[in-house]
Amino acid sequence: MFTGSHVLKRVPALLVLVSFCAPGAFASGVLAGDGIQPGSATTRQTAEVTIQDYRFTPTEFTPTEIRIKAGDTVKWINREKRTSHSVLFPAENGLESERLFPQEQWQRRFTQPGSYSYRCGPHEEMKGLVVVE
Ligand SMILES: [Cu+2]
Repeated sequence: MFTGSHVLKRVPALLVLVSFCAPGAFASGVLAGDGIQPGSATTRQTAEVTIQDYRFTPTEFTPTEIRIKAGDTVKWINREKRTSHSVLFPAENGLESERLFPQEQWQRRFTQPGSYSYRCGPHEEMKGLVVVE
């Protein structure tokens, strides 16, 4: 009997703790997602940028611009026959992908809105821009 009441006393205390923590976790999750509703994780997209003929496509313009939403991922795929490239972000302490050999790919998820210009490490003339909305 004594043991039983002891357990009963502890359970409500646990429930209070959980209900106290849950709203906080919920709120911080919303903040981290830049106002994105919980559950929208399934709507995250992956955009593809093809690397071919010493250019970042999908457009023929330089710098190639791709627009995504915060939380989306950009995937770069090297479609060259024999040339390797990389994806380098000079403004972010030279954050750079591994050297991508033909058919290799690299991806990066962008969580913060902004403009992220990049270029190819070994080929400075290859430029691109990721705009995160
Ligand atoms: Cu290159």
